[in-house]
Amino acid sequence: MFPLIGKTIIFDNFPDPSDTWEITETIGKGTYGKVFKVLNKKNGQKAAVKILDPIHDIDEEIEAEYNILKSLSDHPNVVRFYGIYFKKDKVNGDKLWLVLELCNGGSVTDLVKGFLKRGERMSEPLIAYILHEALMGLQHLHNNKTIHRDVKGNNILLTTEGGVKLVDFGVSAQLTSTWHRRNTSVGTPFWMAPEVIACEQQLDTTYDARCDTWSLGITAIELGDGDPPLADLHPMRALFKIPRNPPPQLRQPELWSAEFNDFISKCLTKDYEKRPTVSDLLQHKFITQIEGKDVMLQKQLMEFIGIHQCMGGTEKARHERIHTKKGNFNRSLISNLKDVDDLATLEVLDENAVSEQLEKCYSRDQIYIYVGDILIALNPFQSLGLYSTKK
Ligand code: 4QG
Repeated sequence: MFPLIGKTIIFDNFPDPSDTWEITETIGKGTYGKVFKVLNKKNGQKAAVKILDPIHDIDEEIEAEYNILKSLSDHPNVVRFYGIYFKKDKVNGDKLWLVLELCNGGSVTDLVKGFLKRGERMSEPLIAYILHEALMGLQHLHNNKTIHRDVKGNNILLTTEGGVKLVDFGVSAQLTSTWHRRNTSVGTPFWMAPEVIACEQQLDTTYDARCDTWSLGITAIELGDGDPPLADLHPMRALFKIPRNPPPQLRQPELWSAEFNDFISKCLTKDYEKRPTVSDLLQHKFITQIEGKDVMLQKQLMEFIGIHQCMGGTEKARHERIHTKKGNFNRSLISNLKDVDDLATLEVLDENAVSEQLEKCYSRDQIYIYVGDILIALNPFQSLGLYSTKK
């Protein structure tokens, strides 16, 4: 009741977008949720609009995104915020419009995929330039007590001027009012830090801004290899593996410089208390190599963006973000696993695969499952109406 009343009052005060902005095309075919290209009817300015649904989207995510854009978007490496609007719509439901800077160069994920498609790699100085700019944006967030929590190539966008911008603060945490959300596990599985994943299963763990350092390390691997480590696994299995595996590396470390390998290994320190902060990383040799070359690299980046745009986009793999509260293991991911009624028939047969299947059976109240000839019975801790006391 109360949130609805509150929202109606607040949102009603925002102007209607239709007087100013007109949608011209869809951006990224759903990669970023509902994001469109818009045109300012009054002055011809182009922008992007992210459309939020105040009824169906998560309240805290709308609030986080709006607050962060409002207070922190005045930085060269954060997407610029142009305004918030409220569009009344009786048929499809009222919507919030966040009008943002248009990043016409696409994401750095698209850029690296374009390189690999042509049988080329991105040069290390170019990777260092992109990572330097992303680090500057993250440092600005961290200095202002904000953790991004969903750092990945798809959330690092490029402008046609060779600018590098962080986007998507829907799951970011700010020390003001919502800091308690550090007790929740959010992010996109392949990029998530081990301590963030652990937060979902153990009640006594927490994390700090250095989870963004880990995700940036995974993004560094993505810029080299085109994909994050474990990308061929089901996201649920990746969540099991990340805390158990040694820190990941580039697919072929010998193809890259000692500095790049060292930068990645520093980012991917499993114990976050020993992991560097983004300010520490700005002093790393791999990043400082660009000093004095930034204007040249920015120009180079602009050229590559132009080339890739002419070649046309690549098909986009959507990696879904997850959001779970402590002790509430993500059901939607589990239900995406293939069902088996005999564990011996699993395509991959290891401890993780078996425990994932058992968890899934348990979650749908299926208490019996075979392993070959052996029947396993899970204790459902409740009556499932399978048996009665009658003879
Ligand atoms: C945004 C423009 C790709 C996305 C969020 C702003 C998510 C773009 C964009 O996306 N500009 C992306 C063009 C944005 C392309 C802003 C392209 C905020 N040409 O592929 Cl959360």
